[in-house]
Amino acid sequence: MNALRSLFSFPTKAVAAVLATPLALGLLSAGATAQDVAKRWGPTDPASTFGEDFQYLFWLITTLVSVSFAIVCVLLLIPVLRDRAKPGKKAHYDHGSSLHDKRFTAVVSLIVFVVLDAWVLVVAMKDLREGYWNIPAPDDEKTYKVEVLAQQWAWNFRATGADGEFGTADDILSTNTLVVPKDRPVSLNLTSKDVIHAFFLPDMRVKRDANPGAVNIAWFQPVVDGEFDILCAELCGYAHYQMHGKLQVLEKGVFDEWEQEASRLAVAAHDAEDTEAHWAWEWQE
Ligand SMILES: [Cu+2]
Repeated sequence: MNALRSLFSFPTKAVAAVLATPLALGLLSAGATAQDVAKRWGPTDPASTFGEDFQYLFWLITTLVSVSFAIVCVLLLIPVLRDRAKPGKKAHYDHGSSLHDKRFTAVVSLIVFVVLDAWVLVVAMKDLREGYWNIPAPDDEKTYKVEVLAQQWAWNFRATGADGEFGTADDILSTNTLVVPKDRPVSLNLTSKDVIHAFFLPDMRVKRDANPGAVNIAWFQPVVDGEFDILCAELCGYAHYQMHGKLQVLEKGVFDEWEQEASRLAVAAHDAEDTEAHWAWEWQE
């Protein structure tokens, strides 16, 4: 009975809890390669120019945090197992306040803050500078401009159409579906009618808030054609989950044809009286 009780005693439980996580993951991934596991449990393949860099940052942080977690677990387990009460031996309690302990803590903290955090910070700043903040030049003809108006609970999109001007009859309007060209920078102006929303294109690695009363800027350049998710990443009310749209990335020729046709249809359907539909604003750089 005593043996049974000791089997479920505190240190054994702690060991079981710490081992259960990697063990469960190990069982789940039995027979699978690390790549299979990353594909199943990790983020989707990046589909924009800066996507690969952000992916690297994601795995760098995940690796550093996992390794640190494993080291901390081992450091916790050593005293738990070594200093516990055993037959004929009392448990040893330690406050960790000796000079040796303080030095050890200081060195470990220094390694974490200076080496790991600095490493992540340098890579993150490079990604921000060269990717997220590297907004294409406003006068670049290749740039495809889109105004995004969020509302509870839908995404409204407006592209300029053939004339390159917002607020004209040939503006291409859509709700919850955004069509963009592949291999061209897509520049976004985002705002909201009501509450704060967040425009999120997980495959493009783009997320930016849409705030009422302000215009925010974001951009991306798709390198893969196909259909991708548009999500709202800000809890914006009870139907937040319904703010789910589709991003369609088309090859150059297909896109040009689509744009011409959509522009033509927009002109045909234009209703000067319908002031609700005329929500364009002056493009913000
Ligand atoms: Cu929302």
